[in-house]
Amino acid sequence: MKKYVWLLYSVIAVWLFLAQSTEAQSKFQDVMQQRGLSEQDAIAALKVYQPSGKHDEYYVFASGGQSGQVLVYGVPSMRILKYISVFTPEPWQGYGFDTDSKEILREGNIRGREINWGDTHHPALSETNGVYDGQYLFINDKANARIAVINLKYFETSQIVVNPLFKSDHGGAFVTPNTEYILESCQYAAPLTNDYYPMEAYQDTYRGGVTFWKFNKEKGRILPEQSFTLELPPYMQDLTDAGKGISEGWGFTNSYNSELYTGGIEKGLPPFEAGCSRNDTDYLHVYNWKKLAELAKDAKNVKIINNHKVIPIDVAVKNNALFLIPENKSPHGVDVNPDGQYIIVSGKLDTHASVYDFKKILQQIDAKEFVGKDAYGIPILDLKKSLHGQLELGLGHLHNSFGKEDGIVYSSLYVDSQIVKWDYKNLKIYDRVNIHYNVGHLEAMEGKSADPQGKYLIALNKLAIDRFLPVGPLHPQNNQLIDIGDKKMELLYDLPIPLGEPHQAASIRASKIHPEVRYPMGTNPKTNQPHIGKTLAGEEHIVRKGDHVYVYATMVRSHINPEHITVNKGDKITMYITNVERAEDETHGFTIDHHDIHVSVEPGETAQIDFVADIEGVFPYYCTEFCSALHLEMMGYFLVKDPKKEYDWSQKSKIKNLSPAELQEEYQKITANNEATQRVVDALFAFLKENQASKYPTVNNLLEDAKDQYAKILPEKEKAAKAFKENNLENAILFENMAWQYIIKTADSAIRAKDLLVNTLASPKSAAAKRGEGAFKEGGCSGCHVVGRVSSGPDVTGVLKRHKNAEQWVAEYVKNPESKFQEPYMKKLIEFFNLKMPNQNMNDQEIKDIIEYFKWIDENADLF
Ligand code: K7E
Ligand code: CUA
Repeated sequence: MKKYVWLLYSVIAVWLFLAQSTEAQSKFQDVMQQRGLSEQDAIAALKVYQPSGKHDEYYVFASGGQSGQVLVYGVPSMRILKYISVFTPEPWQGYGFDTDSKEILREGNIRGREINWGDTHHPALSETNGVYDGQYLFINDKANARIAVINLKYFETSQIVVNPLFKSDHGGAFVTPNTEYILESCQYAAPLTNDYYPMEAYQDTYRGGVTFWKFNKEKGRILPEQSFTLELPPYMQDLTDAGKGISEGWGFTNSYNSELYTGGIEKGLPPFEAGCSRNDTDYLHVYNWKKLAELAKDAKNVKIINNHKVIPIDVAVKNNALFLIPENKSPHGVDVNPDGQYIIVSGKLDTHASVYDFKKILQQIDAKEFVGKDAYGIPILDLKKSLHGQLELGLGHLHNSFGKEDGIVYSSLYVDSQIVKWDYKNLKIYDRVNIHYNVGHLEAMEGKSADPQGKYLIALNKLAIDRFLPVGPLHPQNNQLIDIGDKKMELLYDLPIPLGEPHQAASIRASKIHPEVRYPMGTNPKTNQPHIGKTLAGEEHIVRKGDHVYVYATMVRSHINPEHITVNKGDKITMYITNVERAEDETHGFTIDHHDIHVSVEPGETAQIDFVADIEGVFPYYCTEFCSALHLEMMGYFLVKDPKKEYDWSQKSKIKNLSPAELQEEYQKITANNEATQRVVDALFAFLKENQASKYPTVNNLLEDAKDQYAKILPEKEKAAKAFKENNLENAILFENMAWQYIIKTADSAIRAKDLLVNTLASPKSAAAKRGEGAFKEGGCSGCHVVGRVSSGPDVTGVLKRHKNAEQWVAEYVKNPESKFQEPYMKKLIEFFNLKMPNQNMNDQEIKDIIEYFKWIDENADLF
């Protein structure tokens, strides 16, 4: 008999489950149909979709091309997270608008000239043992031969260095396996000095090279004094990669003008494109950077050009540190595989990919087995003897990114608009996928490190054509996400980028990146040191030294201190602004109207602005981030008067003031209100303390913020009491009002802390209870019912204990409230709250879920 009942239960359960899943399925199908999605589309959508609040698995740092920035987005969702301004001003972040970031931008001046744009190409992440360590990002500016350092603790640019020799670079930034050096190779050959030489002098006086920028990881800075350059022939060096594993200590740079062609289309000569691709082969440069670094330490091995050490070609050759290997004509990417044995050179104009074997290269070097020398005396190795093999991939092979499995690499075909998956050890093609259109770089997750992750791949495409809504002749760029987790590659998603042409992207597991959420109080984020203008709450002041006015200001929800700054026309102004918030994401912005000033001040940051007060008038200043309900009140006045002028002004307006009795009444009202609110706050603190909130880091952050705000209440109350004693009721009210602001801000953070803590401590919610909570909140129930408290409706805690057959009762009541209004208990409630619960039209499933949610509440009743 028992068995029979059990079976019946099971049948019902399965039937219910099926009924539910078919309901969901038909909804799913409806949406697909309405939106015209195929099954494949729907699967792709499921693979990329991130529910609100859920974080991505990978960070991608893509170059922002001509915007001079770096773009940060998440994978697989492809949601854009940030633009890091690098070589170009960016007003939101105040980059290039405040004094400190201007200093960084101006490090990038060239021969005294301000350069305000950059052409970013290749981002590179810092490495430890060839594996990404998540500390720094480097990127080059091809147009002006510059390298920038971005500190990933803050996602801010912290340094720019200008190459003292090159006019343009392409093969940067590439790092050595422990980030000892950042490699930057020249692109267009030119004299290394700043002098003029005619084109006829190309072979003799124009040069290329590779610069090795010494990086200090502790300081997070490039050290130019310890950096050096290897001089190279004017072969138009292109891309570069550093060796790792067995090739650690070596570097590889290809080139595309072994012809030494110099163009001259306007003189009737064949153009560059014809002259530079005449020979069948160009040169892969192979050099030993460890040896070169040793050589650079001795003054007799280097010549100094523009204050920078240069190792001449002949010195490198004499010391067995520089070699050439022929490569198929005009190649593009050069990529070292994860263990460092193989070097893949992309064919570009040739349909073949060439796989070089470092062991074979080293054997020839060790045996001094060369096939000849080039015109500059550099020994040349035999192409065939250096190759592991070649494989025909297709047209326009540009770049490579390695997969997780041994021997797997993904390559981009620019002309064929394809990604090819192949095996560089066994020289076999596995798969191809079409992309849209004309792909340049590609990035499989961590695909250039010694520890590739596979899973997803980004195709950074040059053209978008018909992929998006048209926006005029200039189309967005298109980054496409491809699933490479299975045998067959599958295109998942398009991310349009309305910014600049992204060349390369570098990706990293999110678990490796640990950004700060605030600065230590008073930090200059550009140096990560305490700022000379650090100002704490209570230290705000204005000082004048001659015609230079220094303002020490603070910003905190919701005021700027000081609120009046009066200066003379012609004064020099230095303003230090410290955001004294400790709360996460409480950024304030600052501007003074008509002065081309904007700063973004993150919690704990001190920002500096310098300008001349050169126009007379009254200029409001204000906070530019909507930081609190009183954000619009976060303002002040910058007043500039002409000391030579007389200003005529007298009070004419008459505004009625409050009577003493009215003031008294207002004062009492606000103090009573403050006391009541403060009691709520105290209860919140007691709860947080009792439940050891400080043990949980995220809860504790909020608690700290609440305490911060709380500490500001008493001083305001004291000021109010003093004003009251002095019979200045007007000010007493204002100070009480200020105290109220802080009480509310305290409550705001403390309530969020409590909510978070309750969710942390409570027993986990079942799926049904979770759905129920959603239905409760979205269905409008929470408008009247607050958990743990009587508000405009009764507390729902314990509702399942208040009635007989409570679950059924609650279900019937929610379904049809009116059916219960006549019950005596309900009559009383309706009378008490002066409110009848409306019918929220919940369906049976929602009601069931809500009851599960109520059960969860009762289980955790002591937490509310
Ligand atoms: Cu091929 Cu500048 Cu790396 Cu563009 S480069 S694609
Ligand atoms: Cu601070 Cu708005």
